Amino acid sequence: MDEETLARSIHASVLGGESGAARRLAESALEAGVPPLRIMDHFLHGIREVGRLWEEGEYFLPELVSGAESVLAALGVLRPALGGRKSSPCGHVAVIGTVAGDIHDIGKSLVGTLLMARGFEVEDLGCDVPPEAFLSAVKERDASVVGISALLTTTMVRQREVVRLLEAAGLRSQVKVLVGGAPVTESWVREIGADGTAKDAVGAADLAGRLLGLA
Ligand code: B1M
Repeated sequence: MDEETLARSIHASVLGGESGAARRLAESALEAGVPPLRIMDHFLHGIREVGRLWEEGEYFLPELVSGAESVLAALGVLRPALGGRKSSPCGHVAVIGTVAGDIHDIGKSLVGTLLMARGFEVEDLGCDVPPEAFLSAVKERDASVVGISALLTTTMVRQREVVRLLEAAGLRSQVKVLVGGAPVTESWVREIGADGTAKDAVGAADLAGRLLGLA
């Protein structure tokens, strides 16, 4: 299968919410030697198209859910190839999660995978995570990085709550705070006193490494 056909098939699997097909396409693309990040990009293109169709009223919530499930199924296949089980740890723990009230999973999971590929041990708290759970995990895991995702303009305020809790607990200086998700901007980072943001998962993992002075 050439890459144009592959891309078209991947889009169709996401638009049709076909997790089995998505998984099989990810497997055969890997076998054909397509770089895993490029395969993932085709899936992300598909889910953005689902979002556009939803915005235009052509798709409804079930299509949004099944489209996301097919991308997550593909991510499960691609994770080892993306380096998500890297055996050369950098010695740092990163705690990640999506804020309370927000169940968008894909971007946060991708950030987690790329942090693992960068050598971090990753504690993924999942979605809909209350601010106090970020704080407890940072304490318990002695984390060097906390990565807080938010996809909704209504939930990004929760990122500020996590920063405030870390400050109140006297932990702010020992942990780098990364925030991200589509609505997050550099001015938001400054406003809430976080350490940085990145537009994508590769950028987030690089930034985490740079903030800790890792090679
Ligand atoms: Co929803 N949703 N959704 N959704 N959804 C968006 C985000 C939206 C933009 C769609 C739209 O209107 N076009 C819109 C938000 C509008 C806004 O607030 N400005 C929206 C809405 C409104 C909603 C609901 C309110 C809809 C409703 O019920 N009426 C509802 C809210 C539910 C809730 O959370 N409480 C809702 C529900 C859902 C589903 C559950 C159905 C599903 C998610 C399922 C799942 O994840 N398991 C879903 C989906 C799939 C989307 C879209 C289509 C795709 C999101 C996605 O996965 N993108 C999305 C539209 C879109 O994105 N175009 C949309 C791919 C992913 C790789 O990108 O998450 O941006 P992203 O992550 C990127 C970067 O942002 C960055 O790196 C990632 C990888 O490159 N990044 C970080 C992310 N986290 C980072 C952290 C970092 C650094 C970088 O450091 C820590």
